[in-house]
Amino acid sequence: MPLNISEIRKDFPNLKAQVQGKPLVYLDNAATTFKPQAVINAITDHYRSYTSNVHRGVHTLSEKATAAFEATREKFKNFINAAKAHEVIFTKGTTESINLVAHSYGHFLSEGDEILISEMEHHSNIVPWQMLCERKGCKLKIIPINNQGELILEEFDKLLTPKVKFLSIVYVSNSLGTINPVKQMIKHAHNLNIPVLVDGAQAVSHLEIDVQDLDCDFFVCSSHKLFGPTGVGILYGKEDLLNKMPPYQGGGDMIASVTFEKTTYNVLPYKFEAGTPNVADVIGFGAALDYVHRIGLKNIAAHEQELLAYGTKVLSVIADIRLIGTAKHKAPVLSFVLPNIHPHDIGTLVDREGVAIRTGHHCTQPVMKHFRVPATARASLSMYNTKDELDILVKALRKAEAVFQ
Ligand code: C6P
Repeated sequence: MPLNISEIRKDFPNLKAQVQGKPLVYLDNAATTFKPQAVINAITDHYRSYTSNVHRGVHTLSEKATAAFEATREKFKNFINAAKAHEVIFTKGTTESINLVAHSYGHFLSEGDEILISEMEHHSNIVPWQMLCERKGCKLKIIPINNQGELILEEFDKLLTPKVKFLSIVYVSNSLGTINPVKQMIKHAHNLNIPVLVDGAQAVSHLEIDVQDLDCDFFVCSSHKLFGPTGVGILYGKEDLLNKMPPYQGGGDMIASVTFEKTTYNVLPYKFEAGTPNVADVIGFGAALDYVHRIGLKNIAAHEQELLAYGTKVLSVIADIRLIGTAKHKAPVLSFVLPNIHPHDIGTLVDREGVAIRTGHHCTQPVMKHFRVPATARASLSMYNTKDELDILVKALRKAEAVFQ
């Protein structure tokens, strides 16, 4: 069903903002998405009428907060089609989720074991594994990419040997937009009993996710890239693996019993949720999941693919523009460079026209190195963007070019 974009736009108060005296054109959705009013209401409602800690009190407010908090877990379980709600663990973001797995699952890795990632990973899916390699003497192996920004799958097959004890791979690249064939890769890895983590930070707002169909062992993402608040992330893990893994942090809520001689740990998911969680924002994330469910990810994806095709066409008309990331299967991310203008200058100049894009290395320095650029300008699109906004971007880019002529 085609989306009614003008109705959807009314749900996002931030879209009404003016920037530099111009109506805002927000094209930085891969960094974070705007939040619908329903999410803002859910957070304020919690703070205004039932502020309370969770899992601790028997008083009415605490029970209400606990029910709303746990309802988000159930909604997210359904969102990714996990088998069980206790396979869903709340963290503070994708970054923390990956660190949790690298730290906790890393316990089972030994000197000489190999960890496989790719050249297009976000730093969050590189550095925690490097730290693990330093601790344990493991080796980091890299799946290379081609000049379209796609994984070279023949190289993946060659790298996938019995020495590999973990594969951690991004589903959708934040700087290139590439959608990776993760289901096929997981199948290959599982033939050698290699567990797989999928970094879904950029996938969740563009693709329907079914973790049972993918058969991934871990799936991680952030609420704030899915129209929810910052400070909430998810780690999905298969129950048997999570049960085997040691806790990441110690503290309240993650214990069954504590004496000075010995502590025993709580059951899933609490074993991995030490301390007071981000109650209000988890509840807000629940409202975001309801919102996305109502609009439908299939409808969102269809609109975004139309925008991506249009954006690619109108940007390509600019002489000498170089699109970075031209994979066959792409999410709505348009990374580019222009000759003679540094991406940071592009960002500053289009901002004067009210257009918000991200410029820099996008926390993917190896990708910049591959394409021999210091940085790119990146327009990343979402369900509420329009073709008119892409036209405004192109106009703003032409103006920016004129400054440097
Ligand atoms: N990418 C971007 O502008 P956090 O910061 O923990 O919510 O997400 C980290 C992360 C991990 N993997 C991928 C693929 C990502 O895109 C991100 C975040 C943002 O592209 C901020 S750097």
